[in-house]
Amino acid sequence: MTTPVAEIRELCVRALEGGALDEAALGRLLAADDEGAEELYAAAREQRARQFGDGVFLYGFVYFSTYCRNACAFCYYRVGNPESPRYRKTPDEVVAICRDLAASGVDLLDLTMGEDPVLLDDGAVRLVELVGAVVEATGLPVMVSPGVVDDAVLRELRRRGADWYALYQETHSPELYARLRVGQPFEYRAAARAAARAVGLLVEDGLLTGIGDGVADRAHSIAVMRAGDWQQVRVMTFVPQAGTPLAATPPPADGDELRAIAVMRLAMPDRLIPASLDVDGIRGLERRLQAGANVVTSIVPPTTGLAGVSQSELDIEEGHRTVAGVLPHLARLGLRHAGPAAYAAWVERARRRAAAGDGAPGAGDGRSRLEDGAPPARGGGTEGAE
Ligand code: SAM
Ligand code: MD0
Ligand code: SF4
Repeated sequence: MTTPVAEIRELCVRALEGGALDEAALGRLLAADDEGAEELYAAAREQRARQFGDGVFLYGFVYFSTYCRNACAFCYYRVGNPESPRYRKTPDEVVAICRDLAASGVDLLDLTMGEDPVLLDDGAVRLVELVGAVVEATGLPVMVSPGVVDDAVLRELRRRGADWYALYQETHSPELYARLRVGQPFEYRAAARAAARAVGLLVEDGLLTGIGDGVADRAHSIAVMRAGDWQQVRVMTFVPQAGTPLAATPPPADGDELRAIAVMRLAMPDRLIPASLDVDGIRGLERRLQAGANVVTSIVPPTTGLAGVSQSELDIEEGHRTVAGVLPHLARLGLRHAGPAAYAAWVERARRRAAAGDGAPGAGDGRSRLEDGAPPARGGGTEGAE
């Protein structure tokens, strides 16, 4: 059942006035019909503009090992899938790719891998070394997406200069989770995010849609992620993958993802919310930004042999998933690349607030705009910035 447009309008006004949206209200918003969705997206854009002005951040994505010990039902890289491309880049290769990405102007490097036993062995020493080398070589903020790792590894990653830990629950409904992340305890995954925060890492959580979830599941996920107070939150539409149990599922439309982006923006105004190029490539970018996202993720350099996660090849070799490929789309929407200095300042403020137990750089305190000119935390590697 869809929600009448008048009610959507009313809830959007309430959100923009700083009123609370409980889980039921989040569900009503997620159930907007196409007309209501336009109202929802407009409110989300208004909220983004208040928090971030017209600035958007750009994340480089380096999927440096596609080996994985897990068997997530949705994932191309699940263990035992003979169809997925397997590679493990050497640290030197990763550093070289990251230098090039930094020079192209990205604001952050997202170092992502399957749960590769070779890299996770011996206290994940190879992973930690690789992350340290990238931090030193580029000076850019670094996100690590290694799957579940223990507290000692998280502490080492932070010590070597990592800024972010990304780990998506996919759904916060335990029964659905058990069908998706087969054999991976729900609580264990959730605990890893809390442990990451405890050692001083910024944290991203996220949900997957089009995979058996309903409005109530998504509303619940958004409410749980808001309570988690994570600095970045995301949603991505499931992309069916060859060689997996869900290969024959028809690809879901992205309307539920767009609504979820907008509802997250209203529920968590000052958080970073990605528009991923990994779901529908460059052609899906403007829709996601128009729904209220403020970070473009999954920028992948061509000619490096790197894959995407859910779109392993789409738009990569063509060079569309690059900073240069993204900028014209920002311009068409009246947005601009905020740039590495503004991003480093955001990270620094987020870290200070997290240390003070005070969430992300925040709504309504007059210091949340990017333009307030706080110094970047690290200066290196930003020569290619605008
Ligand atoms: N292996 C690590 C992990 O699972 O946390 C990090 C990489 S994993 C590939 C990153 C995310 O990609 C997953 O958490 C999931 O949300 C997303 N993903 C994987 N397969 C997908 C698919 N077929 N469609 C959409 N998103 C997918
Ligand atoms: C993305 N393919 O941003 C990446 C990935 C992992 N931290 C991110 C899912 O879409
Ligand atoms: Fe492995 Fe991550 Fe894919 Fe799950 S989502 S199979 S943990 S790479």
